[in-house]
Amino acid sequence: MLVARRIDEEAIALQRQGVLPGYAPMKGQEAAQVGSAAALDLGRDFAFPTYRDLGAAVAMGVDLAGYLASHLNIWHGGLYDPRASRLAPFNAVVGGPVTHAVGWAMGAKLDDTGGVALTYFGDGASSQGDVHEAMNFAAVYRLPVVFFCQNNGWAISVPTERQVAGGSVAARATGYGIEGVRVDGNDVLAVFDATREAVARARDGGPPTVIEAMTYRMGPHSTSDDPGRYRPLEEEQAWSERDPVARAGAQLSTVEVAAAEAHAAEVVRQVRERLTALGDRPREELFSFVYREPTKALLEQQRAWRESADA
Ligand SMILES: Cc1ncc(C[n+]2csc(CCOP(=O)(O)OP(=O)(O)O)c2C)c(N)n1
Ligand SMILES: [Mg+2]
Repeated sequence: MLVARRIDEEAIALQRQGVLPGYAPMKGQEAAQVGSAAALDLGRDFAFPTYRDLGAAVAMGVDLAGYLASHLNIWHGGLYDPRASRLAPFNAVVGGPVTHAVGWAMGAKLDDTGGVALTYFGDGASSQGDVHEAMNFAAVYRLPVVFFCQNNGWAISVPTERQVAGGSVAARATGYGIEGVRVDGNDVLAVFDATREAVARARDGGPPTVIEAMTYRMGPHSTSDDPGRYRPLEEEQAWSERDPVARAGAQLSTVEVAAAEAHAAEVVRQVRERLTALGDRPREELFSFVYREPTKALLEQQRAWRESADA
């Protein structure tokens, strides 16, 4: 969790220094992300993140410079290996990872791999039509998937009360005849236990689960947002007293916390060094990662691009 916190801070600094064009900070959501991702079996499960799930990447041992390269706005969706890491490229389409996870879970069921998909989404995403379709489909076919909602109080400037009718994302599960559970998203062990149980149920052929982790986005929506324009400082201060990293740290001795800080500082140093050393990618690659087999139309565009590049 401390590595996630410190890399998150570093990513903001890199954005301010012009290295990253933009970044979506996750400060305050470390327990939700680390606790849930830690419950996966990386030998057979797969996670589908949003733009704000750095903590999942950290917990899954993903190459962090490669992961943060996703925020360079190049066309690769990052320079790490999603298949080996079991973490899909992050999806900036709100609700997008949810449908992908359900599709993957359908494949896992057909191939009988024993794998479980875990998808991240936000309180705002829960009001997207895609998310309803995904949950309904997963329930009908009893697919091995865990729907992990981080209810962080806000969808950019729209508060949960104006986004989630009925007040609960977890409660929606009842309508699909699947399991729904609400958990303190700032309690890493509670999140881990809830996710481990949901993953085990899915693996055993049980129903999918909707987990709603109640947490708070302590920073801005993105590096181009100013939350001071839409939410009171008192709200931020109240939640800072429930800081998940401080809560987890309180379980440790000062020596253990110091060791974790030293480790995090070293990870940050290495990530910064590698990220800033990345040169430009060959422009030709723009065409390489769209389809496994390029379409005729794409090849035509590539030819036109080459001609204009030569010109
Ligand atoms: C389909 C779609 N609609 C709108 C947007 C613009 N947008 C980006 S983030 C966001 C809010 C999402 O809120 P939430 O799901 O709560 O996730 P959070 O940002 O709080 O992590 C919106 C509306 C988008 N990226 N994709
Ligand atoms: Mg939100």
